[in-house]
Amino acid sequence: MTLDLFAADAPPLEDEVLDAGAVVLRGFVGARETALKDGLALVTAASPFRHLVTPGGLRMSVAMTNCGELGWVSDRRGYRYDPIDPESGLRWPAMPDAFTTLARDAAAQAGYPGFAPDACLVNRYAPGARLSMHQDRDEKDLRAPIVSVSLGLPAVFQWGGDARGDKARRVPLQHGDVVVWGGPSRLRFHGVLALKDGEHPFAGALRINLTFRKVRA
Ligand code: MD3
Ligand code: FE
Repeated sequence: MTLDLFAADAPPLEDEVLDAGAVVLRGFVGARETALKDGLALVTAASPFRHLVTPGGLRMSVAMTNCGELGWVSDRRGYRYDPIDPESGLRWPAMPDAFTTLARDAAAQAGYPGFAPDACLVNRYAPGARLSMHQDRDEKDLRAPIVSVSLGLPAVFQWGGDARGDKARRVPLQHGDVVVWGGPSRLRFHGVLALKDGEHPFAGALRINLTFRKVRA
């Protein structure tokens, strides 16, 4: 017997608790993927993907853009959240409604009702691109969770501890998975291993990750 995960009568995928305050909602995107794709096209038309340069002068392998009131930028002056896209000189494009709603619904399902993100960082991985272990701690409101949406090619997420050197677990993330990180997990070190080659109907040979944040307290 084969198990058809897309059949109408397939059992729902179970939420997986990663750690205190962190949960993986497998396949949470579901039928919302079309609306996300449309939103992504609008955002990247206004603020195209670019490779940030770290304060140390290194070009990141992951390409990024943003939508919402604030965007994550980095240059020789450092890292910061900024309301202006430095490439266009204009505000970042608005967060599409389908983005805001998905983030709010996923956070609520994970036990964080009322999540209202003011920043959405969009990361684009081509084969070989990776994100080394880091913490996200430049947001003023650390009580709010972060919601992360994986689209396109699968990746292996690294889930570390409270110190950089702590041993990391590997968590495979597929198209449509949503992870919510809050509470005691909010400041954990994490990263993404180098993307493997592949092809996916949503994004071709790419992985796209949306991370929703509440930056302003
Ligand atoms: C856990 N992005 O943009 S999202 C990032 O897949 C980032 O592109 C990864 O890490 C990606 O900063 C992973 C997951 C994520 C984001 C923020 C977190 C996990 C987190 C903050 C605290 C703990
Ligand atoms: Fe991060």
